[in-house]
Amino acid sequence: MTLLIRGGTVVTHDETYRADVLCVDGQIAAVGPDLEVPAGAEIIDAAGQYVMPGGIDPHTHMQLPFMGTVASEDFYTGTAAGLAGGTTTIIDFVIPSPGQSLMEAFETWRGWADKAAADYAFHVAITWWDDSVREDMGTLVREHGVNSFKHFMAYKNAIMATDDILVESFTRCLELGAVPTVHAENGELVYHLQQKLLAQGITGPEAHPLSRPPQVEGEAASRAIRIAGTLGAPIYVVHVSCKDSLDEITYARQQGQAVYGECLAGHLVIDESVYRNKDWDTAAGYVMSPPFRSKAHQDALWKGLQSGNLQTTATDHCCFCAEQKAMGKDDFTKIPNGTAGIEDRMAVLWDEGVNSGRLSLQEFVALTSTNAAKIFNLYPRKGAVRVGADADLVVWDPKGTRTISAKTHHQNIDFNIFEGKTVTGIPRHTISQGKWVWRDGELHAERGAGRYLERPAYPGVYDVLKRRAEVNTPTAVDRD
Ligand code: DUC
Ligand code: ZN
Ligand code: ZN
Repeated sequence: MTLLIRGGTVVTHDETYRADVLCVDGQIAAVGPDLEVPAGAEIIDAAGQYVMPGGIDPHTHMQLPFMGTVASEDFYTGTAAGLAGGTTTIIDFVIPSPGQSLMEAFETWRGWADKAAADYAFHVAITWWDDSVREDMGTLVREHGVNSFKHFMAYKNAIMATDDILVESFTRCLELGAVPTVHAENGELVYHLQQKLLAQGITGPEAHPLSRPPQVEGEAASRAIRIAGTLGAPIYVVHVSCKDSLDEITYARQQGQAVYGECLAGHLVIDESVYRNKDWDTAAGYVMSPPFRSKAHQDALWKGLQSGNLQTTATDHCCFCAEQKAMGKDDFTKIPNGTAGIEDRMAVLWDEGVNSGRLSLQEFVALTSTNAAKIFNLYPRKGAVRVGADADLVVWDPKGTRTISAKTHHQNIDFNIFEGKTVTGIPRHTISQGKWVWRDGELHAERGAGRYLERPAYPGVYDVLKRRAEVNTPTAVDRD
């Protein structure tokens, strides 16, 4: 199949220039001015628009079994909604139950993901520890292209990884050349605060942020970063929501530590007042962890993106409908944690980031695609506009507008955390594996078209560690 994107402005993480882009059989075959139109080619007119790498959402949870229910968005509906929003790759999470074999869980998630409409990869969570977990991590890295492992420092009595597990697993990641990642919240403190609030009779969604204040996140981020630093491992902190954890990342990076941080579109623009909405269903619709924070924290996150201390944006896309959220009607700790966003991430980041002058075009591309590809070893197959890369592209109309609503979105959920927000700057066309899957408001997602992406260990972020180790290794003279 041949597709020519004509007359647009190509934007990558480091360049902006006028060029046509030719896609042949799923890959980018040529990039340059005034390319000839091959016989039989489909043509997209991109005049006045930007041609960018398709988005990579490095943090999603499609059809996740969680808190007594299952996320309503499956791998087909979720990746299709992503395509409508310009996102062409996701990295989802295999989350074994404590005691469950990692390989068994991995095969289960692989089966579920068969119906994906866009390419996908997996992080695998470490929720317990013994020798078989250690072995399976090796098998996943060496034979299945998994190069990142997730650790939930919260969710006590469920999937929480305690310090002993972090030490074992980070050590193993270092041996294997994989990247440890953490959900940084102190699970003991969250549990303590939840029980205290319930005992005081505070049972509604307004208690959710009170049980997970910024200190709880800052403490866990500090602990995880210092454990990784002591072991010499890199570390990636998912959904950084507040200044407290950002400060820990920034400080460690200033010391030369290989620390990376991700931030969610929602945390950049939604504040904690949503939990005080008088309508229970609306307030519960925003329940996710870590919770939305005050405007001061949002400002800090924008500065984190601008300064390079945060490198990626994601969504933690994890959908629960009103009926599911109602499981926590009498007890906020039972409200399934999760919100949607895969369809809106790029438009929200463009509208609030690029239009406001907070981010340049190149920074937008880096933050929505290229940096995630580099950190998780998908680059330059993904995250690039260059010959030989996968033809995963978004044609972005900077003047197009859309009012976000659950009534019109493609996500399989009856709620949208950005409801009513009008964005300027929208994906006009999305190309996935060289196919024109989003055509000016029409979705042509194909069930099962998505491919599993192998992500080899090393070099990725380990290149940074290797170079620093070389520079910092004392010479014989130093030792004298
Ligand atoms: N946070 C959520 O809100 N949902 C899924 C898992 C998580 O860490
Ligand atoms: Zn999380
Ligand atoms: Zn998550």
